[in-house]
Amino acid sequence: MSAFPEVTKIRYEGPDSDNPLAFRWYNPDEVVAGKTMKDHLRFTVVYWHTMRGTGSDPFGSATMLRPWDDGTDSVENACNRARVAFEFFEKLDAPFYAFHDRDVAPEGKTLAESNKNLDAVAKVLREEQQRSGVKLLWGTANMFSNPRFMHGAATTCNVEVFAYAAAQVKKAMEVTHELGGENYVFWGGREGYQCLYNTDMKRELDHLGRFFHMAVDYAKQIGFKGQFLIEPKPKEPTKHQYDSDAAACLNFLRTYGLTDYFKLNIETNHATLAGHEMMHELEYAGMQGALGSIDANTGDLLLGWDTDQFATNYYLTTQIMLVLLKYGLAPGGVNFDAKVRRESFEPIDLFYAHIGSMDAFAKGLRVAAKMIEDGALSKHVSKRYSSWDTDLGKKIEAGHTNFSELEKFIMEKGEAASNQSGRQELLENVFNRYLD
Ligand code: XLS
Ligand code: NI
Ligand code: NI
Repeated sequence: MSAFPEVTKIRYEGPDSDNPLAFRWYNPDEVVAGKTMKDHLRFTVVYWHTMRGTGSDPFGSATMLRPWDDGTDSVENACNRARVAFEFFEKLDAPFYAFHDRDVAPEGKTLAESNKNLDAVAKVLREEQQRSGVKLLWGTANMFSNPRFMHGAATTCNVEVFAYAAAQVKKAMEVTHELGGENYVFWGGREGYQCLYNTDMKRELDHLGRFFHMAVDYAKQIGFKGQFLIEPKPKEPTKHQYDSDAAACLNFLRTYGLTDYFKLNIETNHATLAGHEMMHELEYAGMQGALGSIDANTGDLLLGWDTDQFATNYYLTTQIMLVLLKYGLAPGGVNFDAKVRRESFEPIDLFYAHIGSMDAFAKGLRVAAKMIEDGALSKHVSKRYSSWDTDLGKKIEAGHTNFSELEKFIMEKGEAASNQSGRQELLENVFNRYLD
């Protein structure tokens, strides 16, 4: 039985289409900048919002209508929901999905029972993957919802909770591996602290380093070749999240000798909450070879928490695609860590939300590819730094000079050459012109 009887497979109809159940910009097999749009974008649907989002908020209970859900926490309901999920992925033409262990299967009374539940649902996931060809972009372990993780998971003060977390990640890695997951994500849910009066920060970070090394060792042991990713996020839920932004993550990875094994999964609204633009976070990770994947969403500057909205703004998607085209994305993907508003409670709203954001990223890809091809921004950047292409610039960049020599140079000249305009406003206009 179909869960979405009124929807057939979503197809590309072009920019003039007014069919709300068609793509206007996303044409999966069309080649842009040397690759199909499908291969550039690697669109991914998340299980936690799309299949498990209820619409509840701190002020009110669930609003979502999900006729296929029987409202129980049974394994049978979870298996049935998994089949519905694949009907959704297929009709949307999304090539990938991502999940937390506890989204797909109910948590049991013991870890053994939880693992058994997970195995039962993973069996259905595997069958559905084989039937549909939809693949797993990444798996992860939810180590923030259960009260046992109140002090953190790998950074907890309770050594037995650390052991539990290790066991949970071990299982989540095994399932991700069995399902052919191309990455494995760590978002440090409660890895952080509220108050230094009761916290040994150094010890907690040392434990986090140990935890990740054990994950690397275990991946080798089971032959898991997927990319490990850390997802930076500030503020939520703890005041001082250890992985607050790309810079904090990379400093941590470098300190603990983990840079060879981890890249970053950059999320738009996490960048915003950290006081950065998404483009900044992407470029900061990319320039260090650490751009792994993105959680594609957006926030609301008037709200200020992680609202996980679907991104529909072409400026934003074009900015993102400019950086992704520069560094590449695979084996990562454009992962819609986004949810429909609680007022958008009908199943069909899940389609409208994903179609709109897929189109916005596809449009961003098209515009960014053209801008790169024309050198629309890059030729201005090269010109801006052209003084560094002189003998003096080359000498400094190669490390072949020193303070005394540079002092002598300037003393002889008396003053540095005059500056050129940065032309920011001109380039903002150029950007707009490409969006016409
Ligand atoms: C929370 C995070 C989370 C991760 C996966 O803010 O975005 O959803 O992506 O644990
Ligand atoms: Ni996320
Ligand atoms: Ni988030």
